[in-house]
Amino acid sequence: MFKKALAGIGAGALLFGLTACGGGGDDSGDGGGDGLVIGFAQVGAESAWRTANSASIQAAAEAAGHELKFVDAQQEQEKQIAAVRDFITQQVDAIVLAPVVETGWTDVLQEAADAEIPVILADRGVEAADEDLYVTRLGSDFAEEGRKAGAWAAETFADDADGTKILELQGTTGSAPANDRKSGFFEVLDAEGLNYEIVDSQSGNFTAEEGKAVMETFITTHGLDGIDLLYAHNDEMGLGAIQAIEEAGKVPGQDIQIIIVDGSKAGFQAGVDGKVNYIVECNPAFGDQLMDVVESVVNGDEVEKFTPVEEGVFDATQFEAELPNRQF
Ligand code: GYE
Repeated sequence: MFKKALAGIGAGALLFGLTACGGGGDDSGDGGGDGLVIGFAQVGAESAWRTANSASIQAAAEAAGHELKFVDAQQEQEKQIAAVRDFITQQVDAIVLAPVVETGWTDVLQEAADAEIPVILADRGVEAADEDLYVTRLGSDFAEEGRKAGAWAAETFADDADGTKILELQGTTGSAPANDRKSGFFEVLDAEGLNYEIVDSQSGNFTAEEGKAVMETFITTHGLDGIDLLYAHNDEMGLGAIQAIEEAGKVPGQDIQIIIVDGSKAGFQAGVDGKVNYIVECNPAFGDQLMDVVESVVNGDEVEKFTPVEEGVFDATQFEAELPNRQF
């Protein structure tokens, strides 16, 4: 087992540095060795992004010689809370949590803190009030992703004199990426002074199925004539919406321009096919980086409160060249 007794006086260590005799440690019955026992409460398997993220973290844990107790919470917060409680009972060395929504974590995070088990957030964040109850977050800057999407929209529609009509497919209600991709996007449209109207904005829960269903409702309610732009908070919802648009006899990417976030192979293929106009990348492959962070935290090293993952943007001139590089 990792030598927690060597814990320093870093930020994480202030909260969790006294865990030398607590936690999973050598009494966890996992056969010893240098590997850590890490509990990981994952959101679910709702998207290609998520599947790639799970695979990256599982492969990285294995390569680092750590035991990963993996729970797929099927996009349900109660299941994630139950998983975290289970990890506490099992006295794991560290808990990795990808919180499905931002609120409602105070009690269970406090329980982990009381048990002196460090919690590392992967991917999504929690509300600011709970900031002291986790050590660090590794993941994307979702507001920045939204701002990147907004910058492209503001530029593309700058000369749209009669106002840009926008449909928005939001991610899971209350999730950090849905909240921040929305706020970042409209922050830039407002800052750039774009004349726009949000014709409708609903959650498609980050899935293709729900994205398609919501788009069908949008089409029934508003039609598509005069709608300029669809902003989908992830690839799956965008791809589902494209189907609905085609079934309504319209041409996605032309009759209505489309922005998606993630950048999966399927998303880029839709770009190559002319059905998507702009892709904001969200990078799920941070497993190795996460293992480094977990080891540092358990070791008591000082870690940043937030480590952003590097990400780019792609327009129509770049889709074809980038498609072969996509990993998920
Ligand atoms: O964009 C989406 C997934 O939290 C960044 O969750 C993640 C998001 C990702 O369902 O496809």
